[in-house]
Amino acid sequence: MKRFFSDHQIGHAPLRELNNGDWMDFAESPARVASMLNALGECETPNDYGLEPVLAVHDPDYVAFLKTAYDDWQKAGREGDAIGYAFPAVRRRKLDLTRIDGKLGHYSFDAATPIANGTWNAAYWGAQTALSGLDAVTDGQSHAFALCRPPGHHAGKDYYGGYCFLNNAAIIAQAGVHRALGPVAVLDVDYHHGNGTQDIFYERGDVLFTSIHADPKMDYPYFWGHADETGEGEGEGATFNQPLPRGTTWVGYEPALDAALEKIVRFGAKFLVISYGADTFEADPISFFKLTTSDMHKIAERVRTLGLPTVTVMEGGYNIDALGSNVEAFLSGLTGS
Ligand code: Q9C
Ligand code: ZN
Repeated sequence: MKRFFSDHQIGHAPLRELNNGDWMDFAESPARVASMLNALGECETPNDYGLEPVLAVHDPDYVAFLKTAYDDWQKAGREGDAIGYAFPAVRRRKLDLTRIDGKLGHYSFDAATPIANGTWNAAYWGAQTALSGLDAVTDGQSHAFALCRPPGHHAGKDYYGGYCFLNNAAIIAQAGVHRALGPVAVLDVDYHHGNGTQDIFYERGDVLFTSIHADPKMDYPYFWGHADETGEGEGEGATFNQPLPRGTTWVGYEPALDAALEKIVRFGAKFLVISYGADTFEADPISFFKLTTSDMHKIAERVRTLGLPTVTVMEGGYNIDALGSNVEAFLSGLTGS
């Protein structure tokens, strides 16, 4: 399987994040990359497809904000990483705000996603990495892996959050539609609900979003991922959420996975994007499912039975020691090796 990664993605290195009322070391750290590269070996450098495929998903004003957010923060005399603190829960709408703190809140939904010096560059190359995976599959490969960092599935068309800035999975799902590879299905198996991806395609009938994740009653991102969110308008029925309780093992995960795969088959998907998070792992430091490394392999073996051209995009996974083996276990299950 072809794998893609760009060194630019290491440059996103926030120091700390707000967690449960206190500072903790930033969980989505560049050290995650070393663990994955160690297990995967050499990756191919992505091509540069420019901003056009990014702007097919994200609003231009949001992208412009991301590009300069860190500089604007510094120009305001601030030190360290940029973090917002006020969010528009009521009547969110486009506003041309002047102050960086207002902009940060306007374009995000949490205070746990710092913007650092290398953030925009890393996010840009993360998206290019995903697009290179798509290109490999368009060129006839059955599978490709995009080692995207920062991850993407929490980012919406004009907001960031959950360590995510550009929605890599949505960008290639949309590019897949554009290249007539569809109908497209996104299977999100990160521990957290992929609220950004869901939101981007919520009213679309041509992209199925199906996700298995921790019940948002208890876990981040709280406000989305509930089972009654099924899509709207043309998209009614094209969103399928399966929230599972903390402590879920393979016994509880397997039937949910089978239901998700059945939905993908019924939808008539011709191209699959997987948002893969290794944070379902039993020893993940910020998550609470109980899947093992061999369960990662089993998930992928099941997905393989779909026989669809597939791009796997990296999302979360914070147990750095086990991250590389979990990713390797997943990818080898996809190819049946
Ligand atoms: N106290 C991804 O896995 N922090 N994002 C939750 C709970 C946010 C995870 C804090 C977790 C975001 C891509
Ligand atoms: Zn996650």
